[in-house]
Amino acid sequence: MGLMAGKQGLILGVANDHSIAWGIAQALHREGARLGFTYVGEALERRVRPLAQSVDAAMIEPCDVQSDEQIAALMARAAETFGQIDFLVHAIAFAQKEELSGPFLRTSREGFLLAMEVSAYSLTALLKAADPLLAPGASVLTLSYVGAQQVVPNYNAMGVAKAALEASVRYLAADLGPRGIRVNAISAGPIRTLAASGIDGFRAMHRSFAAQAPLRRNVTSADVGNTALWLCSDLSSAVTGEIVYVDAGSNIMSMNVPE
Ligand code: NAD
Ligand code: 0WE
Repeated sequence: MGLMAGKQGLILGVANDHSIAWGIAQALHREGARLGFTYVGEALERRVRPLAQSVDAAMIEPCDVQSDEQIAALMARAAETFGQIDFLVHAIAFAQKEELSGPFLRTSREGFLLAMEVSAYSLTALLKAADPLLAPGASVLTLSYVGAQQVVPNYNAMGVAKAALEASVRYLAADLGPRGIRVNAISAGPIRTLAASGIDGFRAMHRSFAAQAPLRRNVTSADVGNTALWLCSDLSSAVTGEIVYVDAGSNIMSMNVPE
């Protein structure tokens, strides 16, 4: 019997087969979970639909997290399809490209607020709407990055948004804990996804990451998927409000050693 047998839930943030959310979906599917997916816009729908169908998705719905109406419609569909949900995976972030280079000091008001809305507030907005659907013992998971905790050049407004996201994980864990509902984040090392492909210097960062990390390698979406499986399953039954690093040990290091 799979670790996720009899469990069902939503995965938000699959854009293509490189997405971290897709690595998570594959791990949960492998262990017997029933999955629902969301997408933003028709272009991504054409990519997400075949992927979702390959894991026998129970539902595939649009959901732009900037829209309360779309969030409400998603949860209405999830209530019809699933009744209750045992997990929700949030793998969504966005900042305008111009906010992801140069000094943080130059961040615009609109750029800051957009990054905060899509990358941090959306977790709370989704859980507020999903509240009546969350089964006792449900698990909620989001994705963060070390730039929430320490300065990563150019991560800028995204770093501040991830700091807010990590704090949100703790407040939501405190609110939902009395119902046995857990809320955690995985802080992943750099992975070549659509979101990473738009970043100047990502290749070099990826290469030096592997050279400096204790495990001397990069992280894959499958690595993240397996830790997500642990956090979404009952194996992690007393773990909540945590930020779990899936980063080949990178975050324990201080000064870089010469390559
Ligand atoms: P990705 O581009 O595959 O996924 C990002 C997703 O966010 C996409 O599916 C996109 O549709 C969705 N999204 C953007 N704006 C949205 C909106 N308004 N409403 C709904 N969805 C929206 O990239 P990814 O790297 O898999 O990113 C997933 C998560 O992992 C993000 O939170 C990202 O910050 C985090 N993360 C990524 C890395 C990395 O190096 N790739 C490392 C650590 C954490
Ligand atoms: O969270 C992320 C990326 C999030 C992201 C990426 C983009 C690129 C395209 C958010 N918004 C956008 N907007 C776009 O227009 N990561 C953890 C990957 C990442 O992004 C960086 C990194 C790393 C690592 C940006 C600067 C420096 C390092």
